[in-house]
Amino acid sequence: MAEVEKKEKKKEYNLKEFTTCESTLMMLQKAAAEGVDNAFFRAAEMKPCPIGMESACCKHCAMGPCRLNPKDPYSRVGVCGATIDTIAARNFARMVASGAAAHTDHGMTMLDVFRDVVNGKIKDYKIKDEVKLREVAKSVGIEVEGKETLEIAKELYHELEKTYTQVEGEIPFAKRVPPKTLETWRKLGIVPRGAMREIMELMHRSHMGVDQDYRNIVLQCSRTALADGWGGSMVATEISDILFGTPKPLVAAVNMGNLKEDHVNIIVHGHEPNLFESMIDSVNDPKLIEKAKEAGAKGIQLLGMCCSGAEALSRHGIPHAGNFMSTEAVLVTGAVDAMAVDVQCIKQGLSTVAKCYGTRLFTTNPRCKIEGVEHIEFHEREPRKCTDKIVEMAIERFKNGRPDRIVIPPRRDFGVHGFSHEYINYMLGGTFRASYKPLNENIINGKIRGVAGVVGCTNPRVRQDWVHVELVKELIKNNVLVVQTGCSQIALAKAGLMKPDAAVLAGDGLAEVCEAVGMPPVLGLGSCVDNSRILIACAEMVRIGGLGESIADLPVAGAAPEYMSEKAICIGQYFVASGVYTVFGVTFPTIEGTKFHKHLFEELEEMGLGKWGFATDPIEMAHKMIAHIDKKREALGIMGPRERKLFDMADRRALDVV
Ligand code: NFS
Ligand code: SF4
Repeated sequence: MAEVEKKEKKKEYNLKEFTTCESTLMMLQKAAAEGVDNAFFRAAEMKPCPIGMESACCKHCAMGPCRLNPKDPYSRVGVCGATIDTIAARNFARMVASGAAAHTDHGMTMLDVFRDVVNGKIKDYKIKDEVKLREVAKSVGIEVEGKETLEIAKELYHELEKTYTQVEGEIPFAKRVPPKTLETWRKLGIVPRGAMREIMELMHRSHMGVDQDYRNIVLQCSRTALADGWGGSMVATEISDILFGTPKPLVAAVNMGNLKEDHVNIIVHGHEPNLFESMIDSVNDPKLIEKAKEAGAKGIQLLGMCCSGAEALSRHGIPHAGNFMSTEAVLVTGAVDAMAVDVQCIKQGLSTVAKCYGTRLFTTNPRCKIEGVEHIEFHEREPRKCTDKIVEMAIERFKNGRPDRIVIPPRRDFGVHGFSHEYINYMLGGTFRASYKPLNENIINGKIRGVAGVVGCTNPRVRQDWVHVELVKELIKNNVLVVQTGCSQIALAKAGLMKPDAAVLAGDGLAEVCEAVGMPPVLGLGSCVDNSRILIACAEMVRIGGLGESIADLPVAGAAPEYMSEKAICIGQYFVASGVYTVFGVTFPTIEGTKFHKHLFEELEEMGLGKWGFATDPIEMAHKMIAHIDKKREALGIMGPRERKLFDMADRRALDVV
């Protein structure tokens, strides 16, 4: 093992409290025995800052930093006089701005690639899904009849560019928003113009001495977040589908057991699909496979992690090694020959763990370099230059750099992945009458109580995967159909809930529908930018009719029970602004009882939008969502004969015993 800085751990940890993922647990045991530091151990050593946790500090200027304590008369406001509501709202705004920037910059890269493909400057990718190209073009008002593919593509490029650069008017995908929802946005002045403008304005307004009315700040938070959900993220999803294919359900495996000791193992971890798509070509190149064999390997095994992994899983059935909190753990196997990362959710700690096991770690995107980590830049115009080189380095490590002991956790969990809005349409209605009508009908007749989106990260402050899995189980048991993305989807895939036979865990009504259609009760839609698929599904449910006129009328709810990222906050805000009740776990960056908190958790709903919720217990979280779904059902007059069962303390206690 290479000589690297190792930290003596201070306490004996109960590792089982860190994760419910068997493979990650095995690797944490190995890491503990070998003295290898990782985010779980660091989180146990370093308690979160209590002031920061409540978002009660401000460092927006050099008169501070100011720490507020609403109970202490001398620190009720900052030096400039900013109140707790202003400070928490500004901090929240900065999170939304950063999250929106991440997704929209990712979408922008996809658009750059699309432009180069259309102009013929990129030859390695092409338009794979022409049907989707035409559908997307039509949805933004482009006339497609009698036009060539390339002509439509050019027009679509110019139209979608406005998502970013437009300085007045409404972003193109606002045309997909149900009219009543759009009317509410217009009334509030929160229809996004262009993402760059909204993010810039939000950064400006959260500067010292600018916007000091939390309600006004939150309006711009909504506008910016909507520029992500119905803008940058939606562009990322749609262009990725056009270039790399719209996912269709396929059976694929997740978990670390997909590593193969006798193969060269390569992991791609990050967010933009381009790197991954080219890596797929590289690992299938006969010349490189031959090289691997010459080095003594049986072949090359490619795996994904985090969101680009979720996309490759959905589109191509490439195995997925694990979610965010497993990225360091997987290196502890010693079996990973190379890990290539691009942007977002890349822990700097990977660098140390990789050194411990001789794994070759590479950054590839000019936006994300890590001190001490080798950078091989990925250029979409010559993508194979980078990915072939990484494969060669991986082969080299397989031959000369493997540690004495390799331990691969044995679990592989199979499930169905790759649902998309288009496929759900087809699955429910069949080829000739593809429609959401059967979904709406089953919601109206009460077999399906409602739909919940369960998404987002894993976080070492809570037991990995546990909240996701228990929450989803409770939801489907109560006949709520669950749609998923990102790290949450991988948690449920590991728990085996992405299979049609998981319908046995669903309530009678939902199980009946799942059996009739042949679908699992939990549908995986891909990466975090693919949350835009959930927005489109909501818009379609409204359009089909019978469930109200706006997204806020639908019996739906969302949750990110183990979130950690600023992107998650932005996603939460665009769901809330779109009309969805959205519950977060772990911690929420506000102080209960403040005006700002009340605004997010109550007043936004009174304004015709959705609202925020918070719970750390998965069962409580599920029942908050179910109560909201029932409230919407009642308002729609479709509560029906189903007996309303409130979750009482007796139930709660019964569950605690288990
Ligand atoms: Ni989403 Fe994807 Fe995972 Fe969280 Fe990170 S990988 S974009 S942010 S941690 S779900
Ligand atoms: Fe303190 Fe106000 Fe400066 Fe923030 S902006 S650091 S609250 S003085």
